[in-house]
Amino acid sequence: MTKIFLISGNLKITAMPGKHTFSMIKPKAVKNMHIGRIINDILNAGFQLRAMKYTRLTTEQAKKFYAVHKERPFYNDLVKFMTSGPIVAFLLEKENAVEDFRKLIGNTDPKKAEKGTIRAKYAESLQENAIHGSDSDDNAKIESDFFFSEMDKY
Ligand code: 3AN
Repeated sequence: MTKIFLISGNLKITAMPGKHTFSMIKPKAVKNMHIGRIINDILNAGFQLRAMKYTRLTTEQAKKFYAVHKERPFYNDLVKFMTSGPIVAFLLEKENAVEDFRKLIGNTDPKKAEKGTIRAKYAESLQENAIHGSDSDDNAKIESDFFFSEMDKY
């Protein structure tokens, strides 16, 4: 998101990284009882919880959340997987949140994820890759608004 700042009377347009990101622990990692360990890793990495929800997506919600992938061959399987059990959704806060969180979770494919990352530690496969993390500030806002109302945010 481009932000406009007034610096010493001059109009300066610059892109500042945002402080928020959205994350979701996926059904298989919930089922495998990794919730506590994953939250611990997130907090130890310096993220603060601003909202948290334990819930289960309907097919309609999962389709909407992953609509960007609807032309991809894995879309239907992904929707099926994401509705197969409960998930835990988070709104997180930290400087440079989106980028730092993507580093913390690691590569989409757990086989390629760097040692020590959440996906390397807790994911089973490319699809069942333990955790979601927003890929931009704009998507962090869209995704957290999808799950949380203003009242849910601390
Ligand atoms: P990331 O979650 O790392 O941003 P995306 O946005 O490319 O990755 O993919 C969204 C989700 O779709 C992934 N987290 C994963 O669950 C699933 N996915 C991505 N690529 C594949 C694939 N080739 N086969 C099966 N599932 C996939």
